[in-house]
Amino acid sequence: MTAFSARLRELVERGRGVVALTGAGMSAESGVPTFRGQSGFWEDGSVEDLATAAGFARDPRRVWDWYEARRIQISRCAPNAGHLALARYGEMHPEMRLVTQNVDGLHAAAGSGRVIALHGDLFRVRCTRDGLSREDRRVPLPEIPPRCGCGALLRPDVVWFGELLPEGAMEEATEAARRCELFLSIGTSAVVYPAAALPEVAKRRGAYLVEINIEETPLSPVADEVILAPAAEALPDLLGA
Ligand code: BJW
Repeated sequence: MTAFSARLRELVERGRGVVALTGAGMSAESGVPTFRGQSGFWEDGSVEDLATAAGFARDPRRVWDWYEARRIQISRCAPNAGHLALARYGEMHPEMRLVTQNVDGLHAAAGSGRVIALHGDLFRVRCTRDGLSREDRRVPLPEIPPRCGCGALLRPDVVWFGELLPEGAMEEATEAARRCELFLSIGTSAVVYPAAALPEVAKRRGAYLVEINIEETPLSPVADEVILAPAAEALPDLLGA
């Protein structure tokens, strides 16, 4: 059983203005690899090739091979106890705002209704000609790299480095961070901006800032409470859900 302060328990029970920001560590126990760190996707330094528009322009097939492998892997993963606890807590406290950097869809699969997705969706594709996106959950895709009906290349509908976040998503998340009483930063290395600015915004506005992670991050020194535990273990204990 994870230990929490009385202040944190009180804020969770009250449930007014809670924001949860999740990152790749949230889905680690579902079997989804993280990006950074040991056995992360980018331990080989391939980020520039795989998660930038320039990398895609250079070699769309290589980028799509990587995304296709992730789509296949994630389509076999299920939400873990942490996703489920957040979904149940959100049902009990509809004011809660769930903001995710993850593109795996596991919060929605757990039953979380309104998720602010900052970095897109792995199971959507976008036409590189007209920019229109649509859901495509087919696994495997019939051709790699996939093409739109108009003949242009399709790309994953995710946010790569140097790209803007989906319209309105960051504004909505920032507004929620400004107004919240309790901000939970869960399973994120807290180094990718602008998402990494959200806990800072909440803290500046007086929110109680809590980090849940298996190791310390650059956010740890400014957090009011750091819970060093896996999200799938800490969240059911904390949220009582
Ligand atoms: C566990 C666990 C368990 C493990 N339980 N925990 C300001 C300052 C500096 C730089 C910038 C800035 N503003 C913008 C930038 C540039 C850039 C950036 O931030 N770079 C930094 C890395 C230096 N940001 C951008 O480019 C963003 N766009 C932007 O700002 O647009 C405006 C603009 C445009 C043009 C010019 C200038 C500005 C876009 C960022 C897009 C990020 N995209 C990715 C890929 C998404 C698609 C895909 O999935 O393929 O998003 S990168 C990758 O990182 C992915 C993630 O969502 C994101 C964050 O990673 P996350 O979730 O934190 O995962 P990890 O792996 O890093 O960490 C996992 C954590 O879990 C670890 O801490 C573990 O310990 C922990 N953990 N098991 C709990 N069981």
